[in-house]
Amino acid sequence: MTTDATATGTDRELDTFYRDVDAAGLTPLWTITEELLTPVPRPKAVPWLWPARTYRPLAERAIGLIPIERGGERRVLSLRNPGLGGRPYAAGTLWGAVQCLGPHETAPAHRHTPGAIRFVIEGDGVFTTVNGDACDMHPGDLVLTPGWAWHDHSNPSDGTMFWFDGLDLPMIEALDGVFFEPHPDLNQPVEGPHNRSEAVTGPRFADAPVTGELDPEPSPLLVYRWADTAAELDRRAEARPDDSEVELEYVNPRSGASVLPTLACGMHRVIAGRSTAPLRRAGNQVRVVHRGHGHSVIDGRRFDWGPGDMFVVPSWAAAEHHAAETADMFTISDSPVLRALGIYREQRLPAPQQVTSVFRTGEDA
Ligand code: GTQ
Ligand code: FE2
Repeated sequence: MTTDATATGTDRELDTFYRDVDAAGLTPLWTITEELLTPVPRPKAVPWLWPARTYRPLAERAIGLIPIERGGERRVLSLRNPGLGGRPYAAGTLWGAVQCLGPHETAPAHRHTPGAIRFVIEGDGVFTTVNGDACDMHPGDLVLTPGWAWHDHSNPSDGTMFWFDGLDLPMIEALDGVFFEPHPDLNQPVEGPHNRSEAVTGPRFADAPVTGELDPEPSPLLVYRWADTAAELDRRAEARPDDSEVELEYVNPRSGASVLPTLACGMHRVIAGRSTAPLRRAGNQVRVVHRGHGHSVIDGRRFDWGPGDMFVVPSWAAAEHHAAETADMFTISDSPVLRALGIYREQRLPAPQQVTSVFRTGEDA
């Protein structure tokens, strides 16, 4: 325990004092100030990457080995950040995972206070039913399952599907606000035709990041189609031919706010041969490479990536992204929460980072 050189009293009195304080269930702030009140965020999560070539064969093996039944609920492999002491979270505030469903399987209906988004990686034929509205899923689509909405996943097809799950679970857990309820039936009834929420009108995309007020209501639109996202990215890239990156945020068409109150979803396109400006952002980010190859430099370490790879940019890490081949990266972040609380910040770095190491999977953090 730290003792203060300027303290009065004998060493023995001090030792006794610290022992008594500790026994009383108290901790003196002066011994821990620097670790608590850091000049900038010091997330425990570290920059990390999960390559598709590693998780995909494991997800496939899980289809053969692990049935999904009530209780197990989901065939999901969570991204476990090695900085978080074994907790199954991608970052301190974000759950990231790969979920898969084999032919003619169904993942039972349930609801929970944590909100979720799905970004489809590969395959066709699954629909996620959200409060009675069956949302068909295709590669590159974003599907929302807002907090406390009933949801189940069904695969009536002969194919296998893989998608990315992003949830605010660690955030809701930190707030001690996790509630969960299984649906009385295996699947909830589908009401009317599929994809009813797509009738919602209004802009689906906005300039990233959305800086307006937080909407406590989630988006009534539950599916954002890849074709619309791609067309919007193309429009933006044509309008700004000199930019190295174009980005958009998926928004609630009613309010223009982030898709869920706790999670922002975006798509970043980095043009072939170009690099983004090095930037630090408050808040955690998980990225899923939809297409293209390249690398990111995160806190001086180089992470090479390609389609299906998933990686984490922890809060306040310096990050820049370079595309060898034009790349589209799906992104989730907790930024709506930081913005709503007035603690969001970002900082542009004056120069590209020096690369001091190269990330290889299987190595220790
Ligand atoms: O699909 O409902 O990755 O409830 C974690 C928790 C997926 C889901 C996850 C979940 C789900
Ligand atoms: Fe769920």
